[in-house]
Amino acid sequence: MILITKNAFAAALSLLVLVDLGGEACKDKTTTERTKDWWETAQFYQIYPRSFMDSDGDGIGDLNGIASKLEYLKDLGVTAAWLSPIFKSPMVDFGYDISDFFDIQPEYGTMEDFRALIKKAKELDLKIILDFVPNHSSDENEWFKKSVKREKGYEDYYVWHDGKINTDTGKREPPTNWLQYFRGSAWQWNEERQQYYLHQFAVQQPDLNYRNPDVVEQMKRVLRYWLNEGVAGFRCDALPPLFEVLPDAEGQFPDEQLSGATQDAEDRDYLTTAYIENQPETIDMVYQWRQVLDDHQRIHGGSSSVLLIETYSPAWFTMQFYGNRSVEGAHLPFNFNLITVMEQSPLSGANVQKAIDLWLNNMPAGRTANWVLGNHDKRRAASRYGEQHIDAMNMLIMMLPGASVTYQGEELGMTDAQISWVDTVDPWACNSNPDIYEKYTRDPARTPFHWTSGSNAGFSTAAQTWLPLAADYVTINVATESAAQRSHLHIYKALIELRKSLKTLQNGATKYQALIEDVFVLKSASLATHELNLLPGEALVMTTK
Ligand SMILES: *[C@@H]1O[C@H](CO)[C@@H](O)[C@H](O)[C@H]1NC(C)=O
Ligand SMILES: CC(=O)N[C@H]1CO[C@H](CO)[C@@H](O)[C@@H]1O
Ligand SMILES: [Ca+2]
Ligand SMILES: [Ca+2]
Repeated sequence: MILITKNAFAAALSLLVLVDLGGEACKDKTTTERTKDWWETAQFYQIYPRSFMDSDGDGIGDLNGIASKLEYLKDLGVTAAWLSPIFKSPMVDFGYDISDFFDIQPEYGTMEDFRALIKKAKELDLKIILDFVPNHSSDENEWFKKSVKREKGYEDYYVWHDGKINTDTGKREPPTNWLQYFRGSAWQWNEERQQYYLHQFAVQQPDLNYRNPDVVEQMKRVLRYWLNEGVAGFRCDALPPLFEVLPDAEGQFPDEQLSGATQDAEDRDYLTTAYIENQPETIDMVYQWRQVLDDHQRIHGGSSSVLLIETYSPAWFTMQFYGNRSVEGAHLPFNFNLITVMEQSPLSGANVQKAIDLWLNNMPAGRTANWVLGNHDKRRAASRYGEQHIDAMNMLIMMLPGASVTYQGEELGMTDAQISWVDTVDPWACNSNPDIYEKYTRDPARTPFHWTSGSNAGFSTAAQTWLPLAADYVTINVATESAAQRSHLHIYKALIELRKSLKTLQNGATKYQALIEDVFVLKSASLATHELNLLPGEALVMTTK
């Protein structure tokens, strides 16, 4: 039995009380005992480099800023930091539009800075994971420029198409009705090449053509390059749109159907995505990347490097990323159920159970679960779940079996910033208009991290930061929460400490149940008696019955 009591958790009790239910009422998901690899019990921490720490006062976070704060991560107790893209980019999509996969964005630093970061992380026994953005490059990438010119070897690097001639008007039209994520057609006419190219994201993010073996090999080179620089793996971005359906014998692609989900004809949800998402070839490509990682380890030794997969897909598709009976896949396809279930329905014991069941009941045997509360695409966790629930949600991801993933600021309970239309920079929002941009904007969750209650929250000495700060930084920040008697930060750290000190928690609470509407119960097997001092005068008491 685990019993978490007392005022330290007063805020958390509304959702999560851990008590012994006794008996067989709880669900049992027993995992077999064996030595676990580092990533199986890891706490991953997502850094959004642009907003973590600015070392040179230009209002933009950078690598030296991250390096200067690695002790903070060490002190938090996290295992590995995943950095959102740090590669050369015109920053149309803030780094997810890469113009050189083998170089560092100058405003973030240099290759030397990157090496210094890796070195310092190793000294602190922290792992660094990079973002791998395979679906597209920037239109400023050399590959795209060469492809536009039909340079030898690059002709088919991207998905090019002549389009169709409308028989009524005689005018040329895009090959299909496909829509991009950021509103509007997924096809863009290129004057120079006199063809359309596919872009499932912004116009400046042309889709790479994975039906071209040269592209497949090139992207494997990207993986090997950064593995050689000492990274501990990759978080792979946006997998659903990697492959599109094969064209027919005439080279034509099929149109998508009306989905009925919205009347807004520019919104991606207006049409189905049967031909442009979740294709079987995508699964196999991830298996191939896993092979690249495993080969690297076999040749160079060292600890395993990991593949984390970003995919908002139904379970039947997502679970295949883990691998099949004969082939290994991703170590951890991200589990977004705690985000997506609660987007459809309110936070409650029953819905938390639904989200957990949806993963654990579909996960193939012998695989490792993981729990994600947020990222830079979603409203901040404390704003979505309610500020009073952030401790409970952090407890949940730390106590469930498997790995946890924290987006920077979730440990502080950071909330969304209010960003006006004038200050809006997210391309998704900018492609809309002042009346509807708040539905699309991802800026509120991307504002600078709160280090102190001082100027610019201690993030930067600049007069202006690249995005404005959230107003609540005066109370919600590292310095204030560290000094406070009780804070989200203290609880977060205590949870990680607890996990590290208790074997049984590394395996995760294996029994869980929604008790009543607002109470969700987790039970961990065979727990010894422990008393852990969270704060002077407050204790987290754990006993066995
Ligand atoms: C596993 O995946 C590989 C690679 O995609 C495929 O060739 C193989 O048929 C699959 N095996 C099973 C048992 O599904
Ligand atoms: C959470 C995340 O990484 N989201 C990214 C997914 O990919 C698109 C395109 O690369 C980005 O715009 C998102 O920010
Ligand atoms: Ca800077
Ligand atoms: Ca694609």
